[in-house]
Amino acid sequence: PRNTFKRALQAGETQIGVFLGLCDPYSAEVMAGTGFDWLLIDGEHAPNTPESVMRQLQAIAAYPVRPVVRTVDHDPARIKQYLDVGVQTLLVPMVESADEARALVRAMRYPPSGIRGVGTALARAARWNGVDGYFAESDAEMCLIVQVESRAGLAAVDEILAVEGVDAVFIGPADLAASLGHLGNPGHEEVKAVIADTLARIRQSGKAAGVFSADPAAAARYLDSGASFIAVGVDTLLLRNAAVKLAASFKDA
Ligand code: 3PY
Repeated sequence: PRNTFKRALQAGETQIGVFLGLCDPYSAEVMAGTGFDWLLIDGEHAPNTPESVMRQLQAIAAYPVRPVVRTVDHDPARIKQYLDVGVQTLLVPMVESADEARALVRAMRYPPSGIRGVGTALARAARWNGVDGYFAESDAEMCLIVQVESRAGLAAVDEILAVEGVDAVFIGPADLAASLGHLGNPGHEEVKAVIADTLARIRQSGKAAGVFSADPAAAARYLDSGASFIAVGVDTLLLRNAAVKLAASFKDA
């Protein structure tokens, strides 16, 4: 199957998304119908497994929304399990060098371009059933988004952008703030300025620039700076905030 998120990034189409941390197909399907362009199934800061990711992908498959899966680390074995259940777009945290980025590109591709293990997994057995040239097509549809979210990552951003197979760079404001000495304050002026500059630099390279911001004013600024894909909320917080507001509206009445 064609990876429409990869195509949208290549075309520079603005993609507004939300993070999913609830790890559940039922809530993922609810979010799939809300009008966002992409959903991040978070395997870094939420207790997802290859199985829970697979169930969420199945739940949202009928909706016109693009799934992205975030890994907890750079482990090729874990990446293989995600790809085998049909994940085509990965967001990988804390990438700090071109070597790390190249290793991730190789983890997502079959030999000779990479090291992905060959199996008769769901992705191959069902989604690509009967497709001649599965291996080449699968490789070509992979989309790798690496996260730059540290001083070291910032220093290496140009060499990371030059790696063939890196489709986009996504900035993680919370970790970046921590690395810059502003733990817990991604809205700090220094952090916001570094993010805006880095987004512009990524955009100039011809690759797609992405960022997370739950602050709508900052999100708008980041889109102006060159971000084309952005995540503007998290399901856990959306649920909590709406519930707190509703409860309070009766208690305060
Ligand atoms: C961060 O902010 O550090 C992220 O990884 C995205 O929320």
